[in-house]
Amino acid sequence: MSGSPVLYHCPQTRSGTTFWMNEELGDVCDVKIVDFKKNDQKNADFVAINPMGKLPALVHDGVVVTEAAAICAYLADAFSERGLAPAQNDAKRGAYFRWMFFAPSCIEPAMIDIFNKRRNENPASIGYGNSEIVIAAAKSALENGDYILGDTFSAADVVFGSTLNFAMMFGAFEKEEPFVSYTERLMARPAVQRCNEKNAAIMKDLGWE
Ligand SMILES: N[C@@H](CCC(=O)N[C@@H](CS)C(=O)NCC(=O)O)C(=O)O
Repeated sequence: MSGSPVLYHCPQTRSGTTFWMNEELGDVCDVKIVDFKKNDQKNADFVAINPMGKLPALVHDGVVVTEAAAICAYLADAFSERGLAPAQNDAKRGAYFRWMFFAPSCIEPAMIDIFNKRRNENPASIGYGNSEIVIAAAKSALENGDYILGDTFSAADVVFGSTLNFAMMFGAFEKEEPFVSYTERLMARPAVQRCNEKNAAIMKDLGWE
């Protein structure tokens, strides 16, 4: 891999997770803005990259990666020297992938159920069970320390933490412990502060204010 990855991003969308990941890595991506309010994610050029017509997307030396969690996992490995993924032979890789993929597979659909005031009456037949089961499991992920991997921040926290933060910000999940302390710790990170400043500047450039 030689060139810089191109990250397609728009503020106030799920691409914020990957924008944060890029910042944690030291701004390694060439960020291209897709104006969500103009529906530019449905332009033919972008749909050729992501047939879903959804953000985020990443292109790296001709390789396309979509899905925020996959992009974060990919970038963490592509820039492994930055230390945001446990090494291939490290047993911590289990918890790392487990909770990174728990976010889109379980937290996201549980959050949507709560928004839609819907409850799965037969949780055994559904991959994520129901929102109560998801919330209890998500709390167990934070039992070992300040981060998913205990005392080490990783890309799993970027994905799990931003999904959890979104769920609480929009009132799907209660603001309760250990979620509040965990997300406050993450949102105080310098990389998140830089993203907030950059996103504010992007929105100004897009004329969103
Ligand atoms: N499963 C995708 C979801 C991406 C997604 O839903 N993106 C929304 C923004 S938050 C989007 O681009 N929606 C635009 C549209 O569908 O037109 C991921 O995790 O990356």
